[in-house]
Amino acid sequence: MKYFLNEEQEMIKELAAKIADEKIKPVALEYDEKGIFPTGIVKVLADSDLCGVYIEEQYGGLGGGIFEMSLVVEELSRACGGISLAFAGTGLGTFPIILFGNHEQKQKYLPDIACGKKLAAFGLTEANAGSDAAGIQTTAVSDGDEYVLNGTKQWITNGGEADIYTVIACTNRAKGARGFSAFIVEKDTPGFSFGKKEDKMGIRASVTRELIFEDCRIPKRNLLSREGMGFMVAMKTLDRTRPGVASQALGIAQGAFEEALKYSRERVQFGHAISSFQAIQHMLADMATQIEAARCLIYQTCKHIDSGVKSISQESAMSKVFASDVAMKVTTDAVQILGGYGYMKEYPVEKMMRDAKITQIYEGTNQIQRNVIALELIKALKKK
Ligand code: COS
Repeated sequence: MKYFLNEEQEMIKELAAKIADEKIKPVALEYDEKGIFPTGIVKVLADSDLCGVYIEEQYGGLGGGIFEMSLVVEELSRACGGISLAFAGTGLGTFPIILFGNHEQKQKYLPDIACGKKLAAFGLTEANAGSDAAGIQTTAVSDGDEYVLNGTKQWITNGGEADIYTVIACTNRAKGARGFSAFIVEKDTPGFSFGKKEDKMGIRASVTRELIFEDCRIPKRNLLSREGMGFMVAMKTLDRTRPGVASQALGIAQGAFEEALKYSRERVQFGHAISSFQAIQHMLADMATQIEAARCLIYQTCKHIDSGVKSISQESAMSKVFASDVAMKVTTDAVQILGGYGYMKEYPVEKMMRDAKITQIYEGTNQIQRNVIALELIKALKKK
């Protein structure tokens, strides 16, 4: 399918694909097994100028948007859905600054992210605040020209590896959704530490840790937007980054499909390549169709977001739900096509199936996405 990417987008996609094939594919299984964080791959991305594709030129980036970020995530995830997260998780941690940071904050933090010197992370989730994002217990108490943070964030992608954290904390519980605020916290701030590295089912080359705040003092200049805007910062960020998760899912699905197609041409049973059997052909046809449908939805959503329109919750949620469900189905079918070999860790599709699962869960479960879509549908009907 032709997607009418502009010259720069074509270049970004090709460059990311080359890095995926040449640098990521050869190490993906080893990094997964040993849980190795891809510091070297981040350096390759940085040397290729890809780390800042979604950051304004003024702050050292290439001046693209969600679309450019998603193209990179898709291609990297085709080779490894875990390794791609060092980049994608940084995007999630950076977008609150891009969307809500003032000039000083952008000038201080974005150039180091754009050149790949520093990674970022987003701290919203807590033990009792997952789908119910407003259940956050971490507090930020104003004290002179500082805020004092106390609490623990859970399952934070890039936790411990990132230098820059955007964190949502409660500043006034009585105010409900208006009682949260967003902050930038630097890694070496006293009172800020990390929990153990989580042992995960998939995306094992990505690091996931707790962020622990114990009387952690941060300057008031690190407040993003205004006090009370933290919930909106989180929601508006997630509206824009969910297509990134969708792209991760799309890349994983594409990677699994390519493995299954290749295998079906090589594997001979009953005297014929299994690709000659209609049962396999129909599975491959469905996989390819679902992948292309996901790609259409994601690309269109990204273009819509980058055009600057405000109400993008619905299509953002749709692309995340659809692509992640496709990834789960396609990777499961890829394992099926490879049969016994597909179930073995020696072949890549077993890992892809494990990696796909998280895309149905994080940045808002698919159940939450369906709630968001349904609410938007009903809201639109009421307006008529
Ligand atoms: N954009 C802007 N504002 C939004 C918004 C959005 N997408 N979604 C909600 N809001 C606003 C509402 O308009 C409301 O504002 P007012 O108080 O001015 O009316 C406020 O935020 C509270 O909204 P709501 O009552 O809908 O909040 P809920 O607590 O019911 O939660 C969901 C809404 C479920 C959508 C939210 O909790 C959510 O997204 N959960 C998933 C979180 C998530 O993705 N977690 C994964 C971890 S992050 S990696």
